[in-house]
Formats: sequence, C-alpha cells, structure tokens
Amino acid sequence: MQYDIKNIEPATLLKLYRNMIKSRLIEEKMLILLRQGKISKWFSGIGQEAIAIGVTMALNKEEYILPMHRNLGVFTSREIPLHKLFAQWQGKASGFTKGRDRSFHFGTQDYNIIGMISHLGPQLGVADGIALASKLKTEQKVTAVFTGEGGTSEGDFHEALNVASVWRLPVLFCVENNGYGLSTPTNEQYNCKNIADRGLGYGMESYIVDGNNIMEVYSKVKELAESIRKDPRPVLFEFKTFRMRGHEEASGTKYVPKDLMDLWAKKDPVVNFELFLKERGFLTDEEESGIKQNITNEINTHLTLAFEEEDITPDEIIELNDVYKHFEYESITSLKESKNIRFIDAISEGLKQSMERHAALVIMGQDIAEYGGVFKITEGFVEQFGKERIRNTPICESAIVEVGMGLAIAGIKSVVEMQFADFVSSGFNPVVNYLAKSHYRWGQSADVVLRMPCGGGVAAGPFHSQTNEAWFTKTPGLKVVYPAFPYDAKGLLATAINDPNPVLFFEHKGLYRSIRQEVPSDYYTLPFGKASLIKTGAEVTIISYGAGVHWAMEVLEKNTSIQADLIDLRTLQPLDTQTIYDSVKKTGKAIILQEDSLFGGIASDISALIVEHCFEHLDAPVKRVASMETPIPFAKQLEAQYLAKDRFEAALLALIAY
Ligand SMILES: Cc1ncc(C[n+]2csc(CCOP(=O)(O)OP(=O)(O)O)c2C)c(N)n1
Repeated sequence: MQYDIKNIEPATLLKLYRNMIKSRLIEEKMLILLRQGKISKWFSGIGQEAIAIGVTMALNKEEYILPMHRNLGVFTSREIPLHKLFAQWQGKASGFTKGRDRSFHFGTQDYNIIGMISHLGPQLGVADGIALASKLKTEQKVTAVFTGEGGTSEGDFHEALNVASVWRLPVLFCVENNGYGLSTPTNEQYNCKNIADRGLGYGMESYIVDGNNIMEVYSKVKELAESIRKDPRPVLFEFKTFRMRGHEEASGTKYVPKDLMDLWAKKDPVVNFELFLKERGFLTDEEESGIKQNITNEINTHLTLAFEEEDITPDEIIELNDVYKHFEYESITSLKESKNIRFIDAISEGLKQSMERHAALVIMGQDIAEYGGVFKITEGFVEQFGKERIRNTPICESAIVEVGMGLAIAGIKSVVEMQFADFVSSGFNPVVNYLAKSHYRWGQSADVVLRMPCGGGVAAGPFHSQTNEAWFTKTPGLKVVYPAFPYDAKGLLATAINDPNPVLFFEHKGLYRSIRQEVPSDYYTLPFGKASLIKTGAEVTIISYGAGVHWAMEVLEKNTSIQADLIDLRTLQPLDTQTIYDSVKKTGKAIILQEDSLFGGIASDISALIVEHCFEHLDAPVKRVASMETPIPFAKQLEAQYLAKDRFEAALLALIAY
C-alpha cells in the first residue's frame, strides 16, 4: 500500500498508528469476551479502522462527530476512558445511558460525539441541525456524520443531503462502503457505480477515498475540513472498504465469497500501516510491542473496573423521572390590555413574541418565510426576524425534525411547522424514536416544538383533516398540547417553547378563523397539565379538547337545563387527571368527546382511568363519543356523518337519563 506522508509530522503518524492499534486490540478483546459469554453482542469494525480514526483525527475536538455501530475508533480517538465504554456495553450504571441503551447508541456532549439510533438514517439530518447551529453562530466548525452504504438507501440520507446542500451546511457526509449491509451486497442495495456519484445530483462536491489507507483518509478529510470551515458547504465522501467480519458476530460471513475476503485481507489498514512505519524507520519492533503492551494493560485494567461494577438495581422512580428533562415552569402574566382576536391571531402573536424573547429561536417549515405559511401564521416574520431564523424548508419532514434535534444538541430552540398535521407521518420516525427517547436514553433533551395544524370539518379529505394526537400520546417522552381557545393557545405555545422537551402543539384549523376571544396583547405563559373547567354543574362531567369543546358548548347552549361540568383538557400529555377525578366524583357520570376515531384514542385511556380511580362514585358506565372507525372522508355529507359532533347530543342525553 502506498502512503503519502508529505507535510505530516512523525508524531502524527505515530498517533494515527496508536489509535488504530488501540481500536484493533479492543476489537480483538471483545471477540474473546463474546466467545466467553461475557458480552452479549458485538458489531465489528475490524478492517475499517482507518476511516473512523482518520476522520476523527482530522477534526478538532470541539467539532461534533456522529458515528455508527462500527466506528469504535471515533470514541477511542476522542479518548473516552475505556471503562466508561465497557460499562456502557455491559449495561452498567457508569456507562453513558444508565443501562437504558446498548452498544454505541449514546451521545456525550463531553466528547462532542452523538451516537446513532438503531434506524441508521436519522442521524444524518441531526448532523445537518448541528451544522446549522455552527453556521448560525458563525463558529467555523464542521460536523462529520457516518453511514454505511446500506443506510444510504433510506429516505433520511436523501433528505439530509438535500437540505445540507440547499442550506450550504458544513457537514462531512462519510459513507463507509464496506460491501455488505447485513447480508445484502451492494448490487442489491443501489444501482449506480459509486455512491459518490450522487453528489452531483445533490449539487454537492463528492470524493472517493481508499478507506483502508489511513493517510488518504486523514489528509483528504483534513484538507476539506479546513476549506469548509472557511467556506461552509457539505461534502460527500465515499470511503471504499470491506466488512471483514459478520454484520454482528453471531451472523457470520458464509455469504461472502472467499476470494473477496482474501483480497481485502491483504489491504488490512492496521497491518499495512505498521509495516510501512517500520520500513520507513518511524517505528521499531520494541516501540511496537511497547505500544501494544501499554494498550493491552489499559484495556485489562478498565475491563476489570467495568466488570467489578455492580449490576444496576432498577428503581421505577429514577426511570420515570428521566423520561422528560425537568422544566421549572415560569408563570408570566401579561400587564397590557386585551384585544378581541381570532385563534389564528393568538398563535401568530404568541409565536412572534417568543421569537422576540428567545434571541436564537429558529422557525422552520414549508413556505413559511415570504409566503407566510399556508395559514399565514408567520406572515411578516421574515421582515422582522430575517431568513436565517425564519427558514423555508424543502419538503423533507424527516430531515427537518432531525435538524430540530441537531439544533437542540447545539443549544438552539426551534419550532417546526408541519404544513398539515397529517404530514408528520413523513417525519414520524425521528419524532417518536429520536426526539421522544433522547432524554431518557442519554440525557439530551429535544428542545423542539412541532406545530400541527389539524382537524376536520373543513371538507379537506383523508390527508388534510386528521386529528392524529393519539399517535403521540402513546409515546413516552413527548408532550402533547391541544388548545381550544385563543387565550389558551397563546399562553400554552409560549410554555411549549420554553419547555426543553419535545412538544406537539395541535392547532385545530376549524378554530383558526371561527373562534375569537379577549387575549392579552403582551407575552404570557400558561402551565401544562392544568385542564380548564369551562362550565360547572352537578349532573354530568363532559371531558373534551380542541374542537370537541366547542361542539359540547353548542349542545349545552341548546339544552340549558343540563347541569354539566365541562372540562377542556388543554394538554393531553401531561394530563390533568385530578380535575377529571374531582369532577367525576362529584357528578357520578362521565362522557368523553373526541374528534379522532374511537379505538386507541385518548378517550379510551381517560375512560379506563376513571373506572380505575372513581368506580365507587359512578352512577353509569363511562361513555366515549368519537368519530367513525373510517378514514376521514372528503364530501361534506360524508364528513358530517364521520365526525363525532352530531352524535354527541344524543349520547349525552342518554347518559343523563341512565
Ligand atoms: C430502519 C432500519 N432498517 C433495518 C435495520 C436493520 N439493520 C441494522 S444494520 C443493517 C445493515 C446496515 O448496513 P450498512 O448501512 O451498510 O452498515 P454496515 O452494517 O455495513 O456497517 C440493517 C439492515 C435497522 N437497524 N434500521
């Protein structure tokens, strides 16, 4: 193997060597431990060390790297104490995830490493977000993110590269093309000659690099990183290499032709570099064995530490407390006069005042800049806050949610506008798997608010009318807000933005221009987890949220003799169970009205909670009223039949008469 070492200090050559040896020796030790049954799973990166180590050493320590499951060298080159890594792999408390996630699935702000989630692709968009933060802060930093060639088939890859290119983000996309994705060879994975060829399609520079040659990797990445720091832009690297072991150790390599293995064995990045250093007199036999002995001693000492650590003792309170980042709610009241404004104006005003209050807050969404968004909520925002903070996005829901996560990692809050709540399904994975789980997994909260214009009654058909809150109330780690009035919408949006946890903020489109209220003109906040009791009465408890609250009010206005407690939940996660229980214990009857179709909706859970907590007080079965078990149809007459609205009155009267 040829190595071009001009302009490289001997000390650097030895450091590259030492880091590769360290990675290799840890790998070899892990294979032994696996055979001894002392660890459960191992994804080997043997033969690919030059890539992780070359890239890591070419970057500054303050620059973020987002590695994959075969990139041990990223972690060791950043000098993470080995016992912490070993403890992580053994599920011990002193690892990075308190035993909550395995292998390389963690991040650490102390070392500027953000590990993967199992889904492979999402971290590519997260890298965009971190890079966007660097760009907004004019930090002159690059972010490097890894993927295998298999991961490039995911939509996340396309979206992340597209967004990075359109926004000229300083990201190094590092594709490790190691020939196989699990058992799938490259010719069944993609159908172009080189993955680097795709750079052209994204309007992005791209390079093919020999991934087994440490000097090529290190020098090329260093050169590009220096250039990108001065002139921010994304670059696509395709590192050609080979996976010398199975996908993970248990799965073997039977499907890999032997001659291919033999060919690549000759290109071993560690062995070849060691030979080269010796031939050129940079390394003696004694130095080599000294280095290896020191590393072996280090590995053994740290392994002992990790093995000696006691297993985790489960504690329910600790687990539950780590799902969300602690948020100290600050109650702020408006001192100014109130104005009679529409629901939509309240949201727009709340958003604008939060932008003024949080100097770094970024809003992202399709058509939200000059056009003002399809509902005109951000009209005039670009003029006031500029295009860096009011960002039009390509139609890349996944990548934009991931960008929000990356911004949060870099300490910047963001609001993402889904054009319609229905389209969140195109960004579902990062919401429920990345944003929702990060704090629990490794203590990184996702300071992102997703605005979700939702709901029916506007004859918009199956894909512009859903109220899909139940997709999210099911997922621990997310907060879900669903206001019914302008006053609540404005104050709760302010809190959603202050809260460092991921919040889905549902805005019913049918209420946007039909509901008005006196709303303080100044900034104010309202707390999560506090329902509002809109009407009081002793006969029955009505529980609803969003448009349902207005449907219930109509029925009560028509039937003035009904004495009902009407509870508007306002937030669904956290849920104000106390207000519900207090009311049901008083009235003895409960009816829950939800716009979503019945099965698996929040009404079912509320019903179950009432039965569990108020059974002795009930005078009738708890009633749920919801929309039909069909997708939401387009034609006005069909939609009216679908919606729960017209079924509510009869159900309420029947419950009262029970
Ligand atoms: C969304 C998703 N689909 C499937 C898998 C299962 N899986 C894990 S790794 C892997 C192969 C990945 O191949 P590649 O990206 O080339 O990386 P390599 O393992 O070769 O380093 C597969 C199919 C997964 N983790 N996530």
